[in-house]
Amino acid sequence: MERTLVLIKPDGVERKLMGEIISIYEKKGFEISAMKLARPTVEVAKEHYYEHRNKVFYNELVDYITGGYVCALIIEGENVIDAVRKINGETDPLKAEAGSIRGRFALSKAENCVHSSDSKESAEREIKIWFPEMPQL
Ligand code: FUP
Repeated sequence: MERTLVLIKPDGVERKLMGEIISIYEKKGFEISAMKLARPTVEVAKEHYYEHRNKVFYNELVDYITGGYVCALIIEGENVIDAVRKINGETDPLKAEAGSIRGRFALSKAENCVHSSDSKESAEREIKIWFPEMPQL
């Protein structure tokens, strides 16, 4: 079964959107197989955003994600990686479809409520970062 890593980011948690966002994935029929609330350390944040380390927004991104609690989820189901990215919508909330999570709730490219893995390789890498206690596939 395919699995993905989702983060409800600090803006989503602070705005009390956690329940509503989780409910969207559940109602689509996906299985939530692990969930935790955590205040990410700088190490975890840097590891998570490693591929963006040379971007101009990298430091801001690390500051933002370590600035509050995030809700990390492992979600399972058929084609869950692509399906959840579609449900989340594009990075830029102005481009995100109006019915997507980002289209509905996101405030900016940086504070865009959710993250989800973009490939099987990223999913496994990210699950290891956020759920080191979980068995690897
Ligand atoms: P996504 O896969 O949609 O989460 O987005 P990206 O991997 O392209 O970007 C990773 C994170 O960088 C996003 F969550 C938001 C942030 N970002 C910015 O802050 N500014 C930008 O111009 C682009 C991305």
